[in-house]
This record gives sequence, structure tokens and C-alpha cells, in this order.
Amino acid sequence: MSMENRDGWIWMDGQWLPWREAKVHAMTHTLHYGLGCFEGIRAYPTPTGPAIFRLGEHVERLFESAHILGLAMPFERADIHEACREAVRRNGLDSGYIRPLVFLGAEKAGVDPLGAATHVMVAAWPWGAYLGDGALERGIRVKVASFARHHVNVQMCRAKSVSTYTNSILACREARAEGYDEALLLDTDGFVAEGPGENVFMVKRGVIYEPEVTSALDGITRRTLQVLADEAGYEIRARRITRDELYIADEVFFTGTAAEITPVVEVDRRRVGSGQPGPVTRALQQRFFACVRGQDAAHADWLTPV
Ligand code: PPE
Repeated sequence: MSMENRDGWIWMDGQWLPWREAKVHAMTHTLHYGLGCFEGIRAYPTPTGPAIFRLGEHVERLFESAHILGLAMPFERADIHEACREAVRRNGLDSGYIRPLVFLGAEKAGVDPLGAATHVMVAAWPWGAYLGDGALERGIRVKVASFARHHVNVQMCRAKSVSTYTNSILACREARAEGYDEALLLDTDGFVAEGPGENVFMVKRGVIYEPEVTSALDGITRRTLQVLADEAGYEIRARRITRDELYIADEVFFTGTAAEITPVVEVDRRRVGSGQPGPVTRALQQRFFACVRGQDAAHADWLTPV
């Protein structure tokens, strides 16, 4: 089923439209010039019905992204909050992925967006394991991309910008064409930054390391991981990481809303650790899935019932 031709409902600028009718004009400014921002949010089945994971944080980041990009949001946080919940309900989902997108319309042409109106849409649909069947259990093979992640003054990475993903697509397509599951991007100084749609962590001698989020998105799964690792007694350090440190790490894993917590078992044809998902990754994965599925009372506040 294509993303265009499906049953369901999409929220566009405050109205619920049948899925097939949620269209934009060919002169849409964001389609031509790429100024826009979005979120990716997951809903999970819990013992008390479907619930959205860390909805407040995702909506807040959407507004922060719009603020960074200078996009005037025509809605309040509460409107987007409610649209996300209703998108899960109306589309009859027990679990799924929610996509709010902020974009400029077709009111004008030319690079200067003055005069183009900000539009907002929210869709939701079922979405399984992001990096393929078995990826969460067996882990994935990753290749360092020949493309660098954006310099901090080229693309501002606190914003989840539409245009960041051109760079992500170049890296991801290259890695997959060469038979890997996913890419890993270095920053313009050559240090580990992130995946095309994931943050990265490594474990060495019982300590968890992550890159400073300069050229990377401040992931909400990353923030979740930090809390869970801290509660499990692990020390987490943020510092520059080189690609060869990943080669000799005990464990490497990706985090992201879509990717959840995905073990990385190979980098550039070098086996990572034992070549199997490691014990720290597995323990954190288990705790993460208990939280998102409402089986962990300690973090019930991370879930918003729909
Ligand atoms: N870095 C990037 C570049 C990124 O796109 C994501 C999410 C993350 C880190 C992790 O952020 P968070 O989801 O808040 O933990 N990528 C989204 C898009 C995936 C897609 O293909 O679309 C996602 O996971 O929803």
C-alpha cells in the first residue's frame, strides 16, 4: 500500500481530511526549497490501551525546531498534542508512528519565504521494526558514510529540519547499495556524529559513551536511554568518539523513535565485540520496551493515553 492510497484520516491545518484527499499544491515552498521541520513519535499498546511515548517532549521539540527555523507556528502546543492523540484514535491504531510536519505553502515562489504561510499536518500509520525484521534481536551491519554530517553552521542540528534528510538519504542509500543495513555519519572534523535517523552509543569496559550532540539531533530516545542507563547504574560520558573506537567497542547501538534501540554488531566489516547484541544493550532494550508498553510503573508519566 502506498503512502498516498490508503484509508484513514490526516489532520491538515485544523481539519480532518480523508487520507487520499490530504494533498498540497506542486508550488509548495517547502517542496522546492526545503524549509520545514517534523517529528516522529510512536504509539504503543499498553495494558490500558494505546498510549503515545513522550508526546510532550516531541511536541516541544517541534516548536523548538520551528523557532530555530523562523517558522511562525499557527497552532498552540495543545492543538498538536490533541491532533496526535486523535490521529491514533481516528486511524484505529493500537500501535503506530505519528508524523507531524510543519511546512511552508504555495502562497509565493522564490527563496525568501516572506509571504508564505506555515502549514501543519499530522498523520499516523502502523510501522514495524525500522531497520528490518530481526534487527532489534540480531543487530545490524553499519558502514561509515563517505558523506560527512553537516557542520554546525551549515545545518542547525537542534532543529529536526526537513533539509537535514538530504544528507541522511545520501548516506543511507550509499550504505544500502553496498549491502549494509544502515550508515553512520562522521562530522566535518571526522568524529562520530549519528546515523541517518538515529543517535549512536558505544559501551567500553562497562562505561557508556556517546558523541556530544553538536552535529547530531538531541534525540528523545537518547534522553530516555540516558535516564534508563543512569537508573541501571551505568556511567554515561559524552565526548568525541573516533570511528576506530567503535571498531574496538564492546557494544554499539543506535537509538531513535523509529529505530527504538537497535544493536550494531558490525562497523565497516569489523565485528563489534562478540558480533552479537551485548548484555548492556539487551538490558537497556528490555527496560525500554517495558517502559513504552506501560509495563514499568516508574515511568508511567512518559505515556499519554490516546
Ligand atoms: N538523529 C536523527 C538524524 C534522526 O532523524 C532521529 C530520529 C534521531 C537522531 C533520534 O531521535 P529521536 O527519535 O528523538 O530519538 N529519526 C526519525 C525519522 C525516521 C524516518 O525515517 O522518518 C525517527 O526515528 O522518528
